[in-house]
Amino acid sequence: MSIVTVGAAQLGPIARDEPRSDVVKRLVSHLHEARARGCDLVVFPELALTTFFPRWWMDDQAEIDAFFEREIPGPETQPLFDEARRLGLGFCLGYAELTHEAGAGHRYNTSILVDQSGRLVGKYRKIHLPGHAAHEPWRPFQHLEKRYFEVGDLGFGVWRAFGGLIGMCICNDRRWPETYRVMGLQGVEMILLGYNTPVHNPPAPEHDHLADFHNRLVMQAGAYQNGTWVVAVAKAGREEGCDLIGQSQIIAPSGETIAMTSSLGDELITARCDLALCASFKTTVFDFARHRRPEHYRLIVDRAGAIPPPEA
Ligand code: ING
Repeated sequence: MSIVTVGAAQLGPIARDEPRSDVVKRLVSHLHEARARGCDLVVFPELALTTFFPRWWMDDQAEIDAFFEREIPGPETQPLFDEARRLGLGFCLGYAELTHEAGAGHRYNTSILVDQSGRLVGKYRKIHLPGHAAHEPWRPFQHLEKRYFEVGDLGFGVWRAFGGLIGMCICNDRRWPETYRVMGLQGVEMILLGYNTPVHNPPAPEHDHLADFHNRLVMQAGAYQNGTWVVAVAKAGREEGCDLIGQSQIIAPSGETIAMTSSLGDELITARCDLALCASFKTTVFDFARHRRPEHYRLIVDRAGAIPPPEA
């Protein structure tokens, strides 16, 4: 059976000093509502355990690392894993990962996929890190993902789970067509993603009024052009004085948004997603084998190369 009943578990603001145990209670509350609505899988936002801490400049490593998980599950997150398994729910969770590999500490903006038996199916580490690495006091708030995280080293994976091919990405990744296409080339049928997106983008305030439109645009295009479902979940609302967009949504392979949140708080939306719908696009308009011509794309780049570069 190719139906996945999925829940997009939007979160409202998480305060900087909100204990993880309180946040986990909010996540567990989503699990109970999702179970009541017959979900198989629940998707949580990016960095779902803490406030979006890259909005502040910090130079005390202990203060920074307090926002990271050294193990997942750890003591404070174990209740989430236990309750999900008890309820027979899989979930996708975004968090800040601090890991020791090859004798050194590494920090990533990470998401994991856990199946209904509690097994860790897959892990993704955010590749497109937006913002800046240096302190930029001119900004009303910082966006220091390039300071606090390394670029993800796991690529864009696709895993067989929940009766189909499931992929993950995180926030800014959703703005880049390559993200969807790399998973599309692996046959992905459902992409799970979380985001923390400020309404105001300090380098380009003239885009602010288009924040919700751009959010829909990039994900609807990615879904349609790769014949995949997209489940997109916001951390929303005014979080520590910074307004974050909401409009969590579930998008069909047609590119149609079939469910969307209407608040900026904790809100669950659900949908019965038939993965078989992907084939209607993957075997016709986006049949890559029949219609896509990567061998010719280089030719176009060469021809473009013949045009003199713009004046430096
Ligand atoms: N947040 C934002 C995002 O890509 C951003 C950063 C906002 C980029 C607005 C461009 C415009 O949705 C994260 N966390 O990537």
